[in-house]
Amino acid sequence: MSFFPNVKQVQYEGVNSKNKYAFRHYNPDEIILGKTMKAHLRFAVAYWHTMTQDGSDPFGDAINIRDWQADSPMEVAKKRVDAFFEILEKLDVDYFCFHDVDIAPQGDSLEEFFQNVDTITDLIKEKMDQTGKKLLWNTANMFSHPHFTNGAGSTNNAEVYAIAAAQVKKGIDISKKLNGANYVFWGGREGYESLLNTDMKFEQENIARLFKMSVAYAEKIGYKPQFLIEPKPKEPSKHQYDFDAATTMAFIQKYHLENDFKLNLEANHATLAGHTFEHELNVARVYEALGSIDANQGDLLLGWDTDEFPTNIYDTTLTMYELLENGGIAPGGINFDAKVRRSSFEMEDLLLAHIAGMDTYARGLKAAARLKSDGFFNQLKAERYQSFKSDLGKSILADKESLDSLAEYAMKHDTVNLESGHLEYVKSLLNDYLV
Ligand code: XUL
Ligand code: CO
Repeated sequence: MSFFPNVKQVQYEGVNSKNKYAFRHYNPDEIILGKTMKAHLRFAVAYWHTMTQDGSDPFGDAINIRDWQADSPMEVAKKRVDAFFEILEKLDVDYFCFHDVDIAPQGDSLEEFFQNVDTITDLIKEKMDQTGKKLLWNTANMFSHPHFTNGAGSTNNAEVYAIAAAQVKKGIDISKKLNGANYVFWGGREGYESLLNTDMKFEQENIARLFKMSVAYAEKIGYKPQFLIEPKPKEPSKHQYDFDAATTMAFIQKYHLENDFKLNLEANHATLAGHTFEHELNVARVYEALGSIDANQGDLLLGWDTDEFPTNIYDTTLTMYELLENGGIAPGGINFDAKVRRSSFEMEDLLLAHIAGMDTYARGLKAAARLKSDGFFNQLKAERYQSFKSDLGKSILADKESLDSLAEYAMKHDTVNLESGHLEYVKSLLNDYLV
C-alpha cells in the first residue's frame, strides 16, 4: 500500500520546473567542490515531526490528515514505519533520526515499552536492509514522561535517574542494532526552574556521570557511535544547562568528555540563545567539535522554537559555508528537525516541506561553494588582520613580546592608522553570491 499514491519519486528537474514534487535546486549527483551534492548534504528526515506530529497547538486541536491511523497504538507504529520509508524513498533521502518514543508506544511499563521498541526496530531494520537507508542518530526521549518533570540526568530522584539510564542503555543498543552513526543527548528538562531549591553543581555532575556511563557501556558492547550533545537555552526548562555551543563546550571540557562528545547544533536553538546559527557553528569549529546539525529556522517575530522548515537562503549559505570550512559534516548530517505549519495539514505537505528545505540547503551549498572558491571571506579576513603581518604583529604572534616591550613600543607609536571595515559594502557584495 502506498501512502502517497499521487507522488512519484521526487527528482531534480531544474529551476524552470513547474512540478511541485520536483527539486529545482537540489541535484543529488551534481559535483560541487569535488563531491556530489548528496555527499555534502547528508540529509536526514526526523521521525518525530514527520510521523507523530498532529498539528495541535496550545490553542487548537489536532488537524493533520495522516493515513496511518489504526485500531491500536502498535498497529499505528507499524504503519508509520511503512509510510516513513516511503517518504525517505520518494525524497531520495539516505538518513533518518528518531527518539525511542517516536517509533513505539510506551505502554504501561518500561518492559512493555522496550518490547515495543524491539518489535518496531526489527521492522525498521528489515526496511533498512531492503532500501539501504541509514540511521544518522537516535536518542532517548527523557523529557515527555511525567517522571522526567524534574529532569533525567539532572533529576532530584535517584529512581528516575535509573529509568533515564535504562532508556539510554536501550538507545545505545538500538544504535548498535541499526548501525547508527551518532547518538544524541538533548536535555530538554536538564535545567531548572528556581535556584531556591536547585543544586546546580550536583545536577551537572550527575549529567556528566550519566554521559560517562554511556561511553563505558558503548565500549563494553563494542559499538561506539559519535556521541553528540544538542544545546538549547530554554524550552521546556527555564534555564537549560546546555544553553549554547560555548556553554556546552565548557561542560564537556570540565568533565573531560571531549574525546567522546561533539555537538549537534540546531538553527532555531541558536536564535533562541540570541545567536545566529553561523555563530554557533563557528564556536563548535573553534573547539573542533562540530558533529551534526538540526536544520530548521525560527520566526524572530514569535521568538519560540517554531521549528520551521528552512527557507532562508541567506542563512543556509552561511551555514553551508561553515560546514565546508569544517571539511564536511560526516559522520553527522543535516537533519530536518522541522515541522509543517498548522495550516499545512495534508499528507503531501510532508513532502513539499522537505523539498523546500532540501532546495534551500542546495542553494546555500552552491552559494557557499562560490564564496569559498573565490576566497571571499578569506580575503576579507586577510585584509582585516594584515597588521599582524608587520614586524610588530609577527613578533606578537611568535610570543616574543611582553607588556613591557609592547608598552615601550606604544609610547613611541601612539598615532594609529585605523581602517574602515566598509561592512555595508561587504554585505552588498555577499548578496551577489546568493542569487
Ligand atoms: C527539541 C529538539 C529535539 C532534539 C532531539 O527542541 O530539537 O527534538 O533534536 O531530542
Ligand atoms: Co533538534
